[in-house]
Amino acid sequence: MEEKKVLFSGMQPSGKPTLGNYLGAFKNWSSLQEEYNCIYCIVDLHAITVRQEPAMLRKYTKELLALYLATGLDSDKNTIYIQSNVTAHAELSWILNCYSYMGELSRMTQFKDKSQKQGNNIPTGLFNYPVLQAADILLYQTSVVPVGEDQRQHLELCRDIAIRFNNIYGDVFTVPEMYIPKIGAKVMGLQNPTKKMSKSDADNENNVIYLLDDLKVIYNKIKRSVTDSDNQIIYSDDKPGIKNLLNIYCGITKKTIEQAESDFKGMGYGAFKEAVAEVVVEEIKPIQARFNEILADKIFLENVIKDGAKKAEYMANKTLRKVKKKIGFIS
Ligand code: ATP
Ligand code: LTN
Repeated sequence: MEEKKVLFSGMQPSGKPTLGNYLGAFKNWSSLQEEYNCIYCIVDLHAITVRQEPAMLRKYTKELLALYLATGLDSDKNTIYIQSNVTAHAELSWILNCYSYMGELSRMTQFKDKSQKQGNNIPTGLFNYPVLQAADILLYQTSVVPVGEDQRQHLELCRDIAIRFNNIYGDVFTVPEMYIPKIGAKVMGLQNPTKKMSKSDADNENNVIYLLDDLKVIYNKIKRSVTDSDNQIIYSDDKPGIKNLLNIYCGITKKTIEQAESDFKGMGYGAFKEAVAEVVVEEIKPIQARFNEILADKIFLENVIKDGAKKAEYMANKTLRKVKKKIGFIS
């Protein structure tokens, strides 16, 4: 039997996961687990590129793990683990820092956005963030990386680093392809639909749908979302609020935008928002129920963490040994 290709993705335990994380990541992750050898990481080393409170980091890490499982990932079929439990990530990241350039890292828009919020003391980790991300991916000889649109630039950089390294030392790394969903890859804020919905954006609670929000709160946030005044349900860049709601609706129902536009033809914004709110709530309801069950099962979670780290470590160390040998390190 032909071996399955490796798929790798990760999410930061940097806050409460959002509907953006769900549509850009989780929903696709669970649908890919049969086709690929999937590795899903909780990237806590990335989370500390901005300051985290230790008790909150622990809480968000456990919750994120329970959410990985509650959204449908099977811990027997996939490798699910915590990044800081596998030391190879930090090691390869250092090595790849020596093969990446100040210029290319300075061009990363995520760095530009996030460093603006840091005042005068910008952590170096924030600058090197994409290199650690490249190490995550390359350690597992990954073929496919499913991510939201915001990660396109980081993925391109990862490919460049892999190709550069391979050109010097021979075929060490698999050069990965990105997989970005057609719909739902960029969920925008409900109050500011020109900016990405983000879990670390705590400025306005009504802008963000958290997956673990009370269902009534979710419903009301959608009902109160910003639209425009011409009462036409059309997918257009001139109507960012409506465009975002149509994207959310189609991301969940898997309908095409054309289908949705025709379903809602002639309907007022009030009724449209109610329809969107309903599909969102129906989708999230069973996830929350499973999440609560899983989070309560401490022993199960501990076992998932332990087994995941063991499986990941084995694969990662294989690549790391090869890299060290190629470079000229003595073991
Ligand atoms: P932070 O705000 O801490 O940077 P984040 O929620 O933006 O976090 P991650 O946890 O790093 O992002 O992202 C995990 C996955 O969720 C990535 O694949 C990312 O592309 C996807 N994602 C994040 N926000 C959105 C969004 N608004 N729409 C679609 N996908 C998203
Ligand atoms: N930077 C990513 C999270 C991430 C990731 C990865 C995604 C870290 N390492 C490896 C895919 C593959 C983000 O989504 N903000």
